[in-house]
Amino acid sequence: MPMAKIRPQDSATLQEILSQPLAWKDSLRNLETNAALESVLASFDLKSELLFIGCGTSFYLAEAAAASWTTLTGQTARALPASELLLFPALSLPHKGQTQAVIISRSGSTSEAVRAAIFLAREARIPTVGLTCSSNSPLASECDLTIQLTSADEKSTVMTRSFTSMLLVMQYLAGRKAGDKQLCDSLEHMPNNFSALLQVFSERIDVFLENRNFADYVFMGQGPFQGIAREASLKVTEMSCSFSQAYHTLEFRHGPKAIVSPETCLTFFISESGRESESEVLVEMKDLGAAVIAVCNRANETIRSSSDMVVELGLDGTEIVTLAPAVVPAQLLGFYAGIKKGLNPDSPKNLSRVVLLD
Ligand code: F1P
Repeated sequence: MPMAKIRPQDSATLQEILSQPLAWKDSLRNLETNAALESVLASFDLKSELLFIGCGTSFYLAEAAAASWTTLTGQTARALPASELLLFPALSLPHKGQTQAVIISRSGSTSEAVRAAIFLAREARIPTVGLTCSSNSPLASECDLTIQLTSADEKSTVMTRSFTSMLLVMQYLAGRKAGDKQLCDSLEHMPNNFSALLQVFSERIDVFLENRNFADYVFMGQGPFQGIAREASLKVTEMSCSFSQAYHTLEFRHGPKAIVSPETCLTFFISESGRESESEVLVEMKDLGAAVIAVCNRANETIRSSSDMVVELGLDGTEIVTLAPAVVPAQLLGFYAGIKKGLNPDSPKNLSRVVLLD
């Protein structure tokens, strides 16, 4: 095994991954005391279509936030990368009805995100809310309202706690908008429950990779877990420079399974509502010889007997509450895979913290 360029315990990225329960508590507490909270809640009109916009990790966050918003409020919500809106505005905004937009950007400076905010506000005349982890950002200057989660920001390039904290805040807003007190309580209680598991997950995933060399990775999820699968895939690519893909779970049978081998690591995000069908795919791929990781809230005998590792969250509340915690094992997988390859996830190859265009 090549010498790692950094000891895990010295890594800012690992510390940020392990700090997530605290970041989640701080973010939800800061939201509750945020003077803009009531104005932001009032600005959302459940009769409009809600468009979530972002780039990279923030686009996958937009996907998970849109799925959460529709599930919790019944309002139509969808996600787009900022580039789609900028290059194909007519295709991106086909509705003649009322539309509102949430533009997500950790830095608040990503050129495409800021340009999308300007286009929506000045040309499309669509009300905008900015969601960022930075203060006094260009994004905030262009949006009607902005939610700032500075305590969730990272020093690292790779987004981890900023992704999960901004997702939790959007889910909490959806819960408040829907008057779902039970959901909001579950989100507030989840960080303490998850905190007890995080260190164990970290150690187990480190050991899991010790005597395994994966050539490639696949992450699978349906419904609200599809955005989580895509973010998980990006984490492994960013931190370990590995080839990684994401699919809707049942789609994997329709051709992509051709790549399955013992050097392929398949991670299944098992949902409550799709568990039976998703588990059938898991069993089939294990029989084809893949290495299988199952991330689920509660496992059953089928999942346990056909997985090389089961990450069981065991959280209370509805399925939506498990979305943010579910991505953490994949963050850890990407981190330790990078360390094992002698890379430094704190300085990911080819990446910058913000993509600024001329
Ligand atoms: C978006 C982003 C990140 C990526 C890298 C470059 O940043 O694409 O997803 O990991 O850091 O920037 P932001 O718009 O959320 O600041």
